[in-house]
Amino acid sequence: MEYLIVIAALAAVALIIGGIMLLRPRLTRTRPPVERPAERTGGATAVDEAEAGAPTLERAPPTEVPAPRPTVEIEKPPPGAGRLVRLRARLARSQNTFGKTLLGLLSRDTLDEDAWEEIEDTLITADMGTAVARQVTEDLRTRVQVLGTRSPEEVRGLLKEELIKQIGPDLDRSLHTDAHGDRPAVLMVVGVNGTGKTTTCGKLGRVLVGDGDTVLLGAADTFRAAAADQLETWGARVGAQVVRKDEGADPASVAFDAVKQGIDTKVNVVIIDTAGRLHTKTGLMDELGKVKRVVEKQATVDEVLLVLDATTGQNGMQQARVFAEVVNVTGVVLTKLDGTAKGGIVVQVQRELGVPVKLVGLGEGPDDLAPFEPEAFVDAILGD
Ligand SMILES: Nc1nc2c(ncn2[C@@H]2O[C@H](COP(=O)(O)OP(=O)(O)OP(=O)(O)O)[C@@H](O)[C@H]2O)c(=O)[nH]1
Ligand SMILES: [Mg+2]
Repeated sequence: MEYLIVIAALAAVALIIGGIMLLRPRLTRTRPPVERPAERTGGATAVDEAEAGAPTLERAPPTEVPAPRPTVEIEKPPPGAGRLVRLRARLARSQNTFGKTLLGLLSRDTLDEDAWEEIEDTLITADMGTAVARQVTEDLRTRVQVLGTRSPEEVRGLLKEELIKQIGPDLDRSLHTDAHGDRPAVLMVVGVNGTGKTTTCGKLGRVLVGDGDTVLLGAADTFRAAAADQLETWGARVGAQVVRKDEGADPASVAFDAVKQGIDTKVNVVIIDTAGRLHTKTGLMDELGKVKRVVEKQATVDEVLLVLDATTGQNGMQQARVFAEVVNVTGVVLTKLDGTAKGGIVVQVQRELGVPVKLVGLGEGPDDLAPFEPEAFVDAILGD
């Protein structure tokens, strides 16, 4: 009897243990899911897949953790107005000899034939061109004779008037950068290689941003990838978009995309940098003409700015003429005026090309580009 009770008790214990074993998996499954980091960010990680027993070879590449972006400080450049006055020291440094020599000669006690010849030579040395130099000398001579006395102030005043007259105070030097409704103004920058085109695009973008415009830069110089990189650096500093393509791409297609993106993103001004190293006039004509035509499918070309290096003198003029023949230049940008005493080139360039100097480059700094103002220019040349 006792045996029977023990067997029954053992059977009961076995039943209870068996029941518990059967129930356990069910209890485990109903546990609430534990949230894992990968689930929070919404993607399976390599660790998840390894846990799930995925074969190593089929494992997806680890999700790339984006490197923290370097914070580019967007600069706020100064406006264009008054820049030439602010940068006059640059001009004064390089042009000083020209102005000082002229003032010294004109202040001599006796102005004989030799003195007038020297005055004419000084003007020619400053790249004013022989015809203009003769004209200025003759005009001054007549006025000095009429005046009789010559105080330093009077001499300075006469010379200043004469130089401003030659530079042309009434020429329209404004940059046409007003958008046309929902279409941006488009500026093309052309010129021989090395004159400062890309630098000018970057600096001009800054002037416009400083004046409150929104700007897009188009890298249509596709000869070198470095040219587009250069433009990108300029753009990034002022938060301007840059449209570029691979090296060797069709410049016209870059220009087209730049204008399209300019329209889509509603910028005010699109500036297009072009290549300068074309060896034949036909090649140049074809390329610049095509860039212009393509832009005109979507917008108007408001300015074609010819960039000229002031230090290259007659050589530069020769090349400039070729550009003026193939595109309708609307304004000249005279760069590197900080590195030459030949300020007279302003007069010569305008005469030869029949186009006003609209901007001048006065150094390699980002804000060393100024709208050209004849009076401030002459003041800087003559000193106080
Ligand atoms: N001193 C001085 N240097 C300048 C000025 N403008 C441009 N430069 C320098 O001239 C050099 C050539 O300038 P870029 O803008 O690369 O000339 P680019 O016409 O675009 O040249 P390519 O693309 O090779 O045809 C650079 O070293 C500029 O810093 C200026 O006004 N003054
Ligand atoms: Mg360039």
